[in-house]
Amino acid sequence: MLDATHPPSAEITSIAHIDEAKYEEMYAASIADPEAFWGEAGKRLDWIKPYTKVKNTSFDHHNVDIKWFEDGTLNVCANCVDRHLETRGTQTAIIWESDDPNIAQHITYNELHDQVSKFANVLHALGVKKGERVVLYLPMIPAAAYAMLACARIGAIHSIVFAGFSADALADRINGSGAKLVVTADEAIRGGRATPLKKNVDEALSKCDADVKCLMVHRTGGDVAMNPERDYIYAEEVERVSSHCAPVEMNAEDPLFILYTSGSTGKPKGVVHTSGGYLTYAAMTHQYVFDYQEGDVYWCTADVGWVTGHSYIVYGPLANGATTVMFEGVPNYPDASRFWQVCEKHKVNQFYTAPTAIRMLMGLGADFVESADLSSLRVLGSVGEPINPEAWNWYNEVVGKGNCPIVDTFWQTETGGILITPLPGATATKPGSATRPFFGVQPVVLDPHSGDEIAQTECEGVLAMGDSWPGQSRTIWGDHARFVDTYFTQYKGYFFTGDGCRRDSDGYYWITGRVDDVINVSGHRMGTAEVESALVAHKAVSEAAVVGFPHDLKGQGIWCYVTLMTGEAPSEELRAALVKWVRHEIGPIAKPDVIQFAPGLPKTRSGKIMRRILRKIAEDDYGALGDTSTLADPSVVDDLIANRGNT
Ligand code: 6R9
Repeated sequence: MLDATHPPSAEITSIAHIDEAKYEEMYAASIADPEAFWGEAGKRLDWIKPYTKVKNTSFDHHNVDIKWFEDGTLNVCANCVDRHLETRGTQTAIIWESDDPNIAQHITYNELHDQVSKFANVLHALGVKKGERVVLYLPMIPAAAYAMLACARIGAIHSIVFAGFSADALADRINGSGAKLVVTADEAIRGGRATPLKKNVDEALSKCDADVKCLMVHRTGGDVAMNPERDYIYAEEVERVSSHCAPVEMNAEDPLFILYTSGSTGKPKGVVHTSGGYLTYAAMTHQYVFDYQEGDVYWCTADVGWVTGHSYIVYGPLANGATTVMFEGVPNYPDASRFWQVCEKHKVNQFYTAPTAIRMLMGLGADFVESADLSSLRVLGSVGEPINPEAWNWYNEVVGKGNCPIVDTFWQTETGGILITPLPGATATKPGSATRPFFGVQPVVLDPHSGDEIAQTECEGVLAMGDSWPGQSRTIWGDHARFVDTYFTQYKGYFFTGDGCRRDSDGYYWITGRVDDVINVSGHRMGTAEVESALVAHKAVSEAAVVGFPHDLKGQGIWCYVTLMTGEAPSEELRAALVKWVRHEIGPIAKPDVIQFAPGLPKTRSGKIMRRILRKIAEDDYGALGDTSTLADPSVVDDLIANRGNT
């Protein structure tokens, strides 16, 4: 049965922090009196000056203003590192598993403190000051965590750019954040293949202000060009600094990081997270959602370039004094047993990955999983996109042997931490449902047309949040109006997630996917407008429309309808050139799956492209095209259908 309910086992309930009754009690308390609930929860952090105010938030679109613990001061790095030294200085903080299966490194909290302090001093020596932005463009190596924590230590704001992004995407983010320093590595190495990060930085910096510096750490030792006016080598700079660096006192509402993410327009948004509320929320969700217990080894396979890596590789686990695994490689290198070999090798207790990886590994068969001893596993997590019940069941049976609760965690870059999720000892799971809200989270289902909140339990609509939680993003960097406009204007008084959802008769939430022009490719968010603007920047292209379509492995694939300039003719060479072009403009994750040459695009008389129709054609669902009578030229649809096969 695909949709059977899986209650928590007696075994897990006996170990777990909380059971169902306790969840109900704590959830009810968190909603009845958020001040009291979060006032208590905030005490899990060490404050320099304790807060006296807890919650001060408004979702009113005239005045969106979100503050938590606003008069408290703290240092995030001190909370993730220094405060653990006395009790767990010699405990492993980070297990780094290299791309090469023969290399791993255990970094204790003492070592982490030493490395982060030195890194912070190097940043300082390069002139980085409190409140300034630092762009990190790094592989999944310990230096990525050091650099993040070093920024937090001196009050600088990091903005990580995923190392799979192109030089152009990097330049946009450097310029957008106004950073004066980029930290990178010579090369990244994944699946045995090198990516020239420093070279990409060089290309990006040619499009940035002349005073932007580059700090490079060594990863491969590969040959790179150095510009003595601008480039610094970490190994040299660190020789000049001491290993003592006092953490700077920060206000709870001082920004901790900016993370650019795709929206429904072409320009990525710099989502801003602040310090006290974010860390409280990341730490608390990490503890309860994964049922993290003292001594556990926890592994999230994400990249620090995504929000999942921020909250659930670095900040949440380290604030909890956990042992967190950081993995440089890919699931299928040297072969498809890699994840499971790493679980066995490091005796991983909690494993957190994305449905796209599960589907890919499922397709390769159970033998790879069965080659490893997975008896240490206790909780399995999923994030990034809806998980289909087949993949859920495979994860449960083949990986978890039916003994590990699956936590399907729904959240977003903007939410800072997990919003809707089962808790291991407390929630009966249903394959494909993210189940119930975390403490303090108030999901509401809105009628997409009227915007009214739907009162009955069983319903379908768009997902919004009725009130704030401490991990919520506070603004978009440099553009508060866009923040208000994107999340608080269409449905007044709510935070709008951009996702559709269904609520079943048990009050469980089933996320059905984005309702805006954001697609989800292998768990990575991609604005269709970004791909379109890359395409139209090519000299042969006059117009482009991009939609998502169902893809067995990636969840959604990228389908591009392209109209060529007069004089240009469709050809296989041009098709390949356009695919390469988009890859180069944005990065490999934006690689189009299908390019369909289209003499015309379906438009309304006012010139709006009707994406609904393009989506249906890409989905091979012509019967459901709906009303095409408002099209300026309905015949273009016939052409698109006739030529769909030639792609
Ligand atoms: C954490 C992260 C956010 C979008 C979100 C939704 C989708 C994430 C999901 C899920 C169904 C889940 N999403 N988790 N959909 N079930 N458990 O992924 O952040 O990269 O910002 O993406 O991902 O569509 O709106 P982000």
